[in-house]
Amino acid sequence: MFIDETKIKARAGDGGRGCASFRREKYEPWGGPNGGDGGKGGDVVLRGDDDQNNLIDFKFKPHWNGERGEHGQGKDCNGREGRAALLRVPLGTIAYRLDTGEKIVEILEDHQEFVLLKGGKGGFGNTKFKSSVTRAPRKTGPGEPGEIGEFRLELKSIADIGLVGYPNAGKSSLTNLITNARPKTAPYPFTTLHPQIGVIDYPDTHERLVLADVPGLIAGASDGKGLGHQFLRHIERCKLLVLIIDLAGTDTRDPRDDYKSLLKELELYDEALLDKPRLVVANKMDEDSAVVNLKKFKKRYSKVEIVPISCLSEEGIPKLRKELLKRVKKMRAKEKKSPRTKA
Ligand SMILES: Nc1nc2c(ncn2[C@@H]2O[C@H](COP(=O)(O)OP(=O)(O)OP(=O)(O)O)[C@@H](O)[C@H]2O)c(=O)[nH]1
Ligand SMILES: [Mg+2]
Repeated sequence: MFIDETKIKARAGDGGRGCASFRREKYEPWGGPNGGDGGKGGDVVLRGDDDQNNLIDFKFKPHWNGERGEHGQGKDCNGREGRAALLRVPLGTIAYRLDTGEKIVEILEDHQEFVLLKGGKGGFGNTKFKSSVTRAPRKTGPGEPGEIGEFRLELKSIADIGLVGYPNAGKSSLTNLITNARPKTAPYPFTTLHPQIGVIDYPDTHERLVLADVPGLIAGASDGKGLGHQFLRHIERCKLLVLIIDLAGTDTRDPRDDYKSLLKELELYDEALLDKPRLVVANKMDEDSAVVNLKKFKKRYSKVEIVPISCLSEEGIPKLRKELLKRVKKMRAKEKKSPRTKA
């Protein structure tokens, strides 16, 4: 199961109580107060974890509590701090407050930590209430309660490249060919039911690109057709969109219409997606019909840049790999100059 949106209820630990105690020894019968402070309650912390790829852990365990701080003890022993509740979330997770919808944080890096809820402070032991007037205080502080909150977690995958196309266009075949991910491929629509993230390796230069294979998009997805728009959030952060088109027209559609409706669906989801750089990849060029269709396609869309490939014969694949790296690097350089502000 792939979960990219879920709710959680969390509570940080309460602080421990301070202790009232007095030093009593054989030759020191009035040794004064020595009650320790209570320990701080455990926080609720989000931590980015590269090994996680969806929010399923939180679907099945929606309640998270930080540990209570230990109470203070005699002999000036402070209580131990409560252990934090550590929520390991995939990179690209966004936390929103459930009541107000306010965005609190985005976790984008491995090991990045954010305290979602603070544990309560421990109460003072009676030692802290000692003064020249009150030399044997019995007063202690109660521990503060930990913060409580409900949140919505949403995952927007972090990938350099978002691969979109009709079902059966060959998205998963391409992902299998150029990345380390192994999504299933089959000649029926909607073989891939949730996004697959894969890494394209360039061993010569030790460079890597992350690619997201997003389930098939069809005309009418905005009205909930097919898998609808539900997975397009995973391409919102991509630097480059790759529109892969079945040029052989295997499913008896005209590739030129496929291109048009893909753009339309992207626009209906979020117009900003059309501002992203994109590359059109013409797949299944091993088929005769594809050669004819490519000519027609080029005629109608003379200004659109197209990279013809075949996942079957692997024709055009090395060129595509190079092209992807070149374009993403350009975008990375551009982003460095003007860092992204929008999620
Ligand atoms: N002839 C030919 N067939 C291909 C090529 N690439 C993919 N196919 C076939 O097209 C069918 C669909 O491929 P997939 O990679 O599963 O397509 P997809 O876009 O991931 O499809 P969904 O997951 O259903 O959205 C499979 O039967 C592949 O073998 C190609 O270059 N040439
Ligand atoms: Mg697929």
